[in-house]
Order: sequence, then C-alpha cells, then structure tokens
Amino acid sequence: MMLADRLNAGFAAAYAAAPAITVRAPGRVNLIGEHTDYNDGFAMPIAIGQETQVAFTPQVGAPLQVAALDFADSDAFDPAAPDRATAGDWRNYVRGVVDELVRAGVSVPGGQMAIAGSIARGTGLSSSASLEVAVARSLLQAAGLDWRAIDIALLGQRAECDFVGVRCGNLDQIASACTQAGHALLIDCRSLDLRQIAMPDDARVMIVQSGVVRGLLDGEYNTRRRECEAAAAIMGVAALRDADAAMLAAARGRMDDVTHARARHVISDNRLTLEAAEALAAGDLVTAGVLMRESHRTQAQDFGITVPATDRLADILNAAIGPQGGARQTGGGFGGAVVGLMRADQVDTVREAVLASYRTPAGEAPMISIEAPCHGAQVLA
Ligand code: GAF
Repeated sequence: MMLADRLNAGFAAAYAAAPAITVRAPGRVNLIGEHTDYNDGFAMPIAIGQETQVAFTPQVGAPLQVAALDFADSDAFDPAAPDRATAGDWRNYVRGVVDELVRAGVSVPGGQMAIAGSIARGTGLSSSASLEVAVARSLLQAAGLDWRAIDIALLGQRAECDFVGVRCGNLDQIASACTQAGHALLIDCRSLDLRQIAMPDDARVMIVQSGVVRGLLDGEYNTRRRECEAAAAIMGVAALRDADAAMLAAARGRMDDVTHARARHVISDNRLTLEAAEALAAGDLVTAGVLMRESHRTQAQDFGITVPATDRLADILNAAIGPQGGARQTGGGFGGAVVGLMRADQVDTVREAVLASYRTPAGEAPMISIEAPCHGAQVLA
C-alpha cells in the first residue's frame, strides 16, 4: 500500500475520521561531508523518496493523541507540558518537538495525529530528523504559523539534542526541511548559508543498505563529538571548521593519536565537500567520485566509523563504477548505507555487481534504491 493510503487508513482506524492536515518530510542521503556538521563545517545531502508523513486534526484544549502506525503503538499527552519517555522510545521525538515549540512560545494544539513512514530505522537515512520536521510542520500549520524551513530544521535539531539526548548536528533536519527537487544542497553548517546545486541530468545516486543496523544512541556518536571538541580546544579554535592541515601538524605533539586522526578526517572532509560541490555544479562526476572515495577512506582510517560490511560495499561499488563516479559510507556510521554517484548508463551494471557479490549479515540480497533528489518538507493537504 502507498504511504499516503496507509496513513489515511491508519488515521481512520484510530480516530474514525479523515485528517484536516497532512504533511510530508523526506529522509536524506548525504553525498559527502560526514560528522562535519557539529564541527561547524560543510555537508552536501540530497532529500530522498523515502519519507515520513503526518496526518493531524487539531483540537484546542484536548490532549495530543499520537498513533505511530509503523510501531502499532500510541501516545497521549498534554501538549502544554510534555514529559520525557524512556530513553530510545519513539515518543521522545514527538514530545521533544512539542516541547521545543512550547519553549518558542507556540500555543501547541492537542488533537489527533497519525504518523507513518517509509524510511527504515537504523539505515542512516534520517528517519528521526524527518519525523521531527514532519511533526513540527504539521503543528505549526495547525497553529497558523508559517515558519521558515531553516527554523523548523533547527527546532527539530534542538528537540533531538535536548529532549532525545543525541547531540546531533544540523545536517539531517536541514536536508529534510530545506532541499529542492532536482538539487543537492551544500550546507554551511555554521553560517546556515544554503546553496542549491542542480544535479547533472546524467548523474544517478544509488543507495545500498549494508543490513548492519546502527543507532545513534549507542554512545559512539557523542564520543566522536567530544573527541572533535577536544581537538579544537587543543588547537585553540572554536570548532574544527576553523582548523587546517598546517594547524593540525603544528599541534601534533599535543594530541594523542586518536584525537589527531579524528581532526584529520573532519578537516579533510570539509575541504572535500567544498570541492565536491564545485565538481557537481560543473557536472564533473569523475572529480566528485575521487573525492567521495577519499571521504570513505578517512571515515574508515581516521574517524573509525565504518564497519567491514560498509567497507566491502564501498569497495564493490567503487570497482563497478570505476572512474566515472564514486561511493562512500553515508550518515552517522557504524553500518547503515553506502551511497554511490554514477552516470545513468552505469546503474544496471553497478546493481548487478552489488547483487552478485554482497549479502547482508542475515544472508539476504541488500536493498538498493536509485534516488532522484526530492523536495523538502511540504504541506500536502
Ligand atoms: C547523524 C547526525 F544526526 C548528523 O547530525 C550528522 O552528524 C551525521 O550523523 C554525520 O554526518 O546523521
């Protein structure tokens, strides 16, 4: 069943009515620039066809009821004073958004909400950010407020940092809220300058799921962030965005090997992202591919966030794509997906190569999708 049909059927089953408002917010795949966002750096995602949809009928003065159709679970709370559920519970993403809206002075209505999505969790494609953005967008619509997309994104990020407890950067929420169809988005995560870069007509983005599921709450993410902050402090800069290779070399004697390696990846990936944006804007997939391969290498060797399955997948994709493009692990890491950039006429061969040589840890063929860059969050009805 199509996502919209599933959402409407679930809403009707839960509340015996049709919703007043429906919104969508996409997941994202990051082409390059990993763990750079919380270092005030650069990233370049596209929004993908997998998304979260929220159906909502507001009712002022009532509790906020939420039916999470994908979990066959529900919630109900006072939208004026949401409290925290157990760590790791999906409820915290919804309640966290409500909490941030209340803090921002929004009079959040209660009512009846249903949520359904097509992004598998733990696959590195930002199911949580799309949930936050979709919930925020629906509640703002109900309150009659027309916030800028970037402000919705930053609210979602605050909800995840302050309420859910993952100290994420702003990449995922900006990708879900601010992208334009047909374009990659170069994000300056400090200034919030956004540059829409038209995807070359003959370029295709392939996502291959490793089948190794990751979770940001496992602590490794927050550890990487602390390591980056330590490296910046040793170099005397506000964030790794402000450091370069020469500064890192000068500080080498004051850094342990791990801290040094973490900083080296971030400094390198910031540079690669800016170069990749220029390459993509010029339709130069060859150069973009070289940069993506290098980004995978530093994720593996310096940042320690790849796993054998994603290393292997990246190797398979890079061998099949050849010099016409490249592939790298995408997202927070420790599993998830690999993203490949290639020419349209290579898609079939690359897909066959992956299916011939890779099986998930469960012994299955990996999920493969070809993504055309989608539009950011929108009100559908
Ligand atoms: C996760 C985080 F949520 C993002 O903020 C970003 O740091 C990403 O990992 C790595 O680039 O998706």
